[in-house]
Amino acid sequence: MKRVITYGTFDVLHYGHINLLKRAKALGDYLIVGLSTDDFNKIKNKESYYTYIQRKMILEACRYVDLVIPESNWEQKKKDIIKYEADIFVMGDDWKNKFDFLSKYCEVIYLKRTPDISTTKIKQEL
Ligand code: C2G
Repeated sequence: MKRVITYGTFDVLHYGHINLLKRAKALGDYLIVGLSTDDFNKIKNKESYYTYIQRKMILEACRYVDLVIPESNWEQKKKDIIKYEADIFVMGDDWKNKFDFLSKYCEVIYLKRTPDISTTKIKQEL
């Protein structure tokens, strides 16, 4: 049972997110998503259109996601990896090398970001 973990805001879920979740899930058998809380979004200087509860509900409807947990700070990843026994930590490569320190606890993989799509772009163009 290979367990994969990833983190993000996943606001206004789009095919770039799905592409990431799909590839992350394909690396193992079980995918945990650390979903940024509304308070943590403020720390990340990110305004999200949907609340945490709404973003959680939408993510839980995604076939690639097995568990959604709250991400409320930058420091929790190590603890989460140990607590949820994650074998692989995955992020889009806009985060390349930013989480290499986690390779002490599990495999760290950065996946290619899907070009030309973002929540900001959607908001601007709608
Ligand atoms: N992503 C992607 N392609 C896009 C947009 C996003 O692959 N076109 C990926 C990002 O690289 C990230 C995930 O989808 O791995 C979630 O994206 P965001 O919600 O923007 O996540 P972010 O705000 O970067 O939060 O502690 C980590 C942070 O919570 C990451």
